[in-house]
Amino acid sequence: MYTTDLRSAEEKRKAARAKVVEDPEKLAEFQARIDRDEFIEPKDWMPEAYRRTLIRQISQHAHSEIVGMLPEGNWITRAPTFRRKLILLAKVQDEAGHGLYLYSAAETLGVARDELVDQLHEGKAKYSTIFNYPTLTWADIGAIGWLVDGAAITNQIPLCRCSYGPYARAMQRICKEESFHQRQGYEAMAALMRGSKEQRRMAQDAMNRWWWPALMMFGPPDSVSIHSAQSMKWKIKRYSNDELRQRFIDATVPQAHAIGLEVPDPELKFNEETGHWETGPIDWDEFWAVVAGDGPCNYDRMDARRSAHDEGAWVREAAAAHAAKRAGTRAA
Ligand code: BYC
Repeated sequence: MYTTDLRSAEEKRKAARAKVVEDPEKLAEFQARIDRDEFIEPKDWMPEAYRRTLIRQISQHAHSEIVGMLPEGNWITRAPTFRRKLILLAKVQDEAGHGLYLYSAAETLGVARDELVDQLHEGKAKYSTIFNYPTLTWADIGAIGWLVDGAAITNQIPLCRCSYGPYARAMQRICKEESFHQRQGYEAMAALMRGSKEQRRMAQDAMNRWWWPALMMFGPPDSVSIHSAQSMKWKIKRYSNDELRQRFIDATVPQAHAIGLEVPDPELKFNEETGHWETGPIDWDEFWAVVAGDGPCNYDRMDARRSAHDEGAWVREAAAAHAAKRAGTRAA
């Protein structure tokens, strides 16, 4: 079905691109369009490296949304009230939708969704490190909404102005939903901080475990980020990893203090001269270990995704049979 069509279209595009990709005039024209802040659309000419960078980033982003449903889904049956359960159900469903918009955006670059999903299941594709940490208590759900979605929005708002049209448009819708996610998470944390001593302890414990992994979501420091310079030249990324991380820290530290949470960083201080909060060192060894597959939940997350995919095979087969039947009816 769509897979076969896309793959053959992709082959044609590859052949066409092979002739023009090194053409300096085309490259200069392309960069001039980017510099004029024009959107690049799927049928426009683009350098092969631009296309590959987008497929890499958009597919990693899509996988993150899909794997990201697992830590929160873990608490749907145990939400403390019916209202919280409704909110959590809606949020997890939103994440599935984000994954689907993003896979669709990636497909406009001539790659099939099946191929991307296979890469994830074969362990060849990355997804955000943050989702390899466990959700041990209900407070972790508040912390994810507040910190993880908060970090995600900080990173994603500039992506609404990304140079590739389909990605930018997907991000606009996603950011509206993420904004609700962040607020409900902060409200859940604030409610716990107004509660019993045990609830406050639970909220602080969640803060202690999620703070540093949330800072790692922005990617490695600029000094070692291999893709940032080129991605910024192409306006895929508008700000560097460190700039966005700092923006998140500056917004989030006062929010923590406002509800009585401590930031788990003895070196945290406000620099009066720069107007920024400064943190202690981030444990980049931990980050790279989680990227390499050694996080607390990497194995469980992939196992859960593969099982879900296998168990859902009958749904894909039924959908394909239904689509073939409809196509047959239309043709008759
Ligand atoms: N985790 O050169 P760099 C969500 C990799 S989901 C794992 O700086 P780049 C949500 C990077 O891929 C949020 N790997 O790369 C869902 C690269 O490796 P490769 C997801 C990471 O691309 C459910 C290498 O490190 N958001 O919102 O310029 C519930 C060098 O990095 C990570 C997105 O995906 C990481 N954290 O910048 C709640 C946003 N960081 O590919 C919430 C879109 C880096 O060479 N993505 N790596 O093998 C981006 O903005 C950029 O891709 C990044 C990295 C800032 C993440």
